[in-house]
Amino acid sequence: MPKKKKAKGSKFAFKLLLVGEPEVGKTSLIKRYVDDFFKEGYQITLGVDFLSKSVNIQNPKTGEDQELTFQIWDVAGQSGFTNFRHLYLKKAHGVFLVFDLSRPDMTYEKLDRWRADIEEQSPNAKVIVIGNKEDIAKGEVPAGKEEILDRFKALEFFTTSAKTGSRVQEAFVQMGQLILGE
Ligand SMILES: Nc1nc2c(ncn2[C@@H]2O[C@H](COP(=O)(O)OP(=O)(O)OP(=O)(O)O)[C@@H](O)[C@H]2O)c(=O)[nH]1
Ligand SMILES: [Mg+2]
Repeated sequence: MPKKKKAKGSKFAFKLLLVGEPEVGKTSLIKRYVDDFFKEGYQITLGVDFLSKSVNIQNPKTGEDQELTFQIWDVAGQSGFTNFRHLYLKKAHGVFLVFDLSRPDMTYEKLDRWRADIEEQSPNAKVIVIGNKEDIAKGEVPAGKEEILDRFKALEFFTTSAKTGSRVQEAFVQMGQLILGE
């Protein structure tokens, strides 16, 4: 595999994490974003995986494009890893709280725990909530946008599909802008 090069002149590296219950699609969202690729079939993440991506994002403060590197942490949802995984949140710039729109009852409320861990480890991290698997969503989202933002002290809420690619890019770009705009 070719080595991923750091963007030339890239001064900023932002640590981003995706967290949430097993099989909500965290790994799939990252693959879609980094490699524009989707694979059917579940391959469990063990512990944590890392990927990095160099991007150009418009800095909302200057209006100019900014080169930066996202260091993306893909944190396992499986409960065998719960003892220490909250420590991954240390020094996070941004966290995506991911639930599954096709199983909201099993994946949405569980995000409270993650939100509490963020508060403890990286209280200044920007938080975006993602309802993934929009392509097979059943019915409504579990709450209105305002309620979701309020509950998780989040700055944005996106419904996405790693499968079709819908709004995946937007969610990451928005995260970069929230961090840059601080
Ligand atoms: N239809 C549909 N399926 C998806 C989508 N995203 C992920 N999947 C499928 O859902 C399953 C779980 O996806 P993963 O990305 O492995 O889930 P994960 O959150 O990384 O799971 P853990 O590593 O156990 O925490 C796989 O079979 C994916 O193909 C989506 O947007 N739409
Ligand atoms: Mg995974």
